[in-house]
Amino acid sequence: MTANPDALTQLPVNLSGDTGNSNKSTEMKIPGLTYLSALLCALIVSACAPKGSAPHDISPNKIIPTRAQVEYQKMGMIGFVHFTINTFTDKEWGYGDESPALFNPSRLDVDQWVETAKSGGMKELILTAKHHDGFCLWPSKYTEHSIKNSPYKNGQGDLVGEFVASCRKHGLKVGLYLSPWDRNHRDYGKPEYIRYYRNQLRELLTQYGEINEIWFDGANGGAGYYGGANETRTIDRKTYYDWEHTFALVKTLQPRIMIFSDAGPDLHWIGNEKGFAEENFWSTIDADSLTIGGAGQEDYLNSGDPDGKNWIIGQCDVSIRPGWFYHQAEDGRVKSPQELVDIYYKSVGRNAVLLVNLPPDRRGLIHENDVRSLKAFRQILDETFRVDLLKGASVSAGNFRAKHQKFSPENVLDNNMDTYWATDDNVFPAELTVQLPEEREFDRILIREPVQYGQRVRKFRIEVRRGNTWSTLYEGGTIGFGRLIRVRATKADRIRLVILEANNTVAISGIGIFKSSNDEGAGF
Ligand code: FUL
Repeated sequence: MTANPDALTQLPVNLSGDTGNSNKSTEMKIPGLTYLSALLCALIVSACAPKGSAPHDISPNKIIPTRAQVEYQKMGMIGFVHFTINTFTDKEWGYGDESPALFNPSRLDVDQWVETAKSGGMKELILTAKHHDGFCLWPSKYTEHSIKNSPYKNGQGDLVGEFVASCRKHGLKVGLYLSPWDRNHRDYGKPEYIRYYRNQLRELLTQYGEINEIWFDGANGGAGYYGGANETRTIDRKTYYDWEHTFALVKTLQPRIMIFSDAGPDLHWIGNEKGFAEENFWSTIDADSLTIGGAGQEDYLNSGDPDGKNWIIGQCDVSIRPGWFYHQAEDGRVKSPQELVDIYYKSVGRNAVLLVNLPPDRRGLIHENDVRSLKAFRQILDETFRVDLLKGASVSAGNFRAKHQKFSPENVLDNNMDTYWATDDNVFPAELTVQLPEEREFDRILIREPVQYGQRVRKFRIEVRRGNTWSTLYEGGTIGFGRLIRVRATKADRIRLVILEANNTVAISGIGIFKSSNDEGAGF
């Protein structure tokens, strides 16, 4: 295993070798999907599990990720940029009647956003192209409520264009947020608005080259300006947006894009805005049971579902400040590096992806306090994961599949998701023992499953040996793409992973142990 924290999310996985388009390809279901399913399935990137033709190969689960989802999960941590007229009115949700003249950043520097995100370890950045107030950061031809009527660059600016260019220049992927709820638009609530919304999507997804993610927010508060009507408009969350056609349009315009919403199809909301997944988190869930913007499904989203029929990655969104938009009054309330580290363990460390919001201020810059905290957070992770203390260890297992080298226990040490230890079918408990060259002290453990075959482990235990005495150090449930475990500082010369329950044959692709940076604080 590597020392770099990026390695936690960026294993140099070679998915091209024995992997390929699988005939077990999973259909990513969208709620209410009907006749468009054929078109969508053709467009959705094919699943990535190996063909399983070689003798003794483990059989993939019925529900597996697409190749694109595996690649997405490897990013680990991505960023959000909430910036619009709210930044200048000190609001979180603009009413929709704000004058575009208010949008007037004095020193806007998109490169500073992207460089900050990159230095924090983010691999993708998502911009609020339009938030609930309806103000557009690009000169949409379908509305006057945009940057073209603001003082920014004398109305000649296009912040979406600048943002995309800067992300590309710095090697970051690009995501866009286009709020379905629009408190400015006169037609909101009527069928005409859906045409408007799709026209805007068309602009965003055709004018800026490849867009890697589109973020569909489920929020809808009802009241708004609505072209001067100043009233409350309610919509039927299940039917109004006709998501199946919107998703089909998105995938037609950008076949490789990842779609985020409360219900997937590629990525789903984690059910809170704190950045935490439940400790035992499944990447499988039933999309049919979910409604975009629906209430009462938060706990289900937070845990996933071991019996779920769709593979949808959990994405944990959280702001570095209390609010999503910049407010001067919150300059002293930026999350500390230690808080961010805690969030990292509870998201990336629980088989999900972390999305941290960095809101630019009225200058158009990410505030110094936010930059400082994010950099210190990254330093702590770098320090903690710099040295994998399993270096020089040897590994043995009570059983490995068909006694074939391909499934040998040593595979857990090579930092490659394509090589893994696997047992014969139905071997429980399955035990793997790591023997260290000498007694070593650690307090962080990383375990990975080769999720291209599906998520399997339901229950495991970690045991350690000191002197001649074995003891249980930790008992857990799920593992998934990556599980980071925090334990008290522990000295041991042997470590044993015991898989007690799984929904299929046991396969583990990675294990690592680390000693946390002193700057992490008491931690958890
Ligand atoms: C929520 C929105 O209402 C917030 O303003 C923010 O954009 C957050 C990411 O999603 O639903």
